[in-house]
Amino acid sequence: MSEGYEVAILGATGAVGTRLIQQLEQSTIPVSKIKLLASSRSAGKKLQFKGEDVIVEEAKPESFEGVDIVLASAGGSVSKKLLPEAVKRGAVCVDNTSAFRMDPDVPLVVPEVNEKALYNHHGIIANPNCSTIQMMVALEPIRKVFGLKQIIVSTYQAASGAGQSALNELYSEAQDYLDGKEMSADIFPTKGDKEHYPLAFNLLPQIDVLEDNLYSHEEWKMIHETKKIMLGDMNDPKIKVTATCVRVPVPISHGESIYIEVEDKENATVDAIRKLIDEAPGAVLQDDPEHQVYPQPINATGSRDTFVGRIRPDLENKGSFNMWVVSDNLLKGAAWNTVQIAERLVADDLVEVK
Ligand code: NAP
Ligand code: 3JM
Repeated sequence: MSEGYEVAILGATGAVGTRLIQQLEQSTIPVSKIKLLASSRSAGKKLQFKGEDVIVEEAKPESFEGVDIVLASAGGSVSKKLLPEAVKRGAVCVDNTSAFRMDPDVPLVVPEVNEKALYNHHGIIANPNCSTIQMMVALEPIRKVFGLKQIIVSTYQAASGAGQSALNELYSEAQDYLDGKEMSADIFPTKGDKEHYPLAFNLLPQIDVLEDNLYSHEEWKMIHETKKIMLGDMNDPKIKVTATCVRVPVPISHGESIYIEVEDKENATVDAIRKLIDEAPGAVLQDDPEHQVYPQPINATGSRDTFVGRIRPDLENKGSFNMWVVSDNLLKGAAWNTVQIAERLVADDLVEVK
């Protein structure tokens, strides 16, 4: 019997990676050895795991020798290059990037919804996009009881979703604006694109690249990831999904305005939906209009939960509802969902210890 698992965190110095370290420290996974991996820029940097100094190493294929579990969050191209190398060496990888999410051989998992899909893994499990995850936590309890015909979502996504340097850009723009200086933008709306615009005191209706189909890639991800998680097929027409993704000048925690049409229009009521959310794992009902209680990013930040409020009926379409959902995009949207998946893999004996 092994004393624990050797775990590697790929992208350990990033906005998600630093949270992966914290969430792993707080998890039930027994860790016998930790490896913190990043680019050559960070090699030699000192980070801590459970109070002990750990030196960051440059990620290379050989870094995964002897590793049992990889928690990856260093961008899609890094995952595409390195995760097959880790699998070749016998590791199970939970990947935060979009690199493998649509691969039919890769489970795309939100444990509250489709934990069973983990049993079909072939070495890589994909963590969904942050915006998809919190929507799944809020809607799965409703889907299970009343069914879903349609989802229309508009997101209000925090700056940290674009990485640590993007969050720093928001702060420096805000400072420049308050100092009466011109704001300079190098990252938003998305790093690799031609044009850049300030996010501070602004709203940007572009997250990831704009595609020929007129949707942003983030919107495309929300649509197809929802279908794969809830229905098992990224193109299943059973639930109609459409999305508008907007970056807002909030540091951490995404908000989502979600409109749903249920199948069981006779029995679905606001009270019944409130009760389902109140009892759902990972969800917290914050819905008390009389006392102005509703989810807000400043309150959600730092929590693993997804907060749901402002639940109200569409007054002209029976069986349709609006709601407001907020969650920490770096925790449930990324690091916590990843570590939660790893906890389930360990609990269900789906990781082989070397
Ligand atoms: P970030 O703050 O920019 O951090 C990027 C991390 O990747 C850093 O540790 C960086 O190391 C490392 N890295 C960059 N290039 C590398 C390379 N060639 N080899 C090894 N490591 C490399 O970004 P983030 O917000 O943490 O996000 C990281 C990735 O996670 C994103 O690109 C995205 O794919 C994914 N993500 C997923 C979600 C989700 O919803 N599931 C949310 C946010 C992000 P250095 O410090 O050495 O540069
Ligand atoms: C969230 O590879 C990259 O450039 C990362 C882009 C990115 C992604 C992604 O596509 O993996 C940034 C922020 C995500 C995500 O979770 O989909």
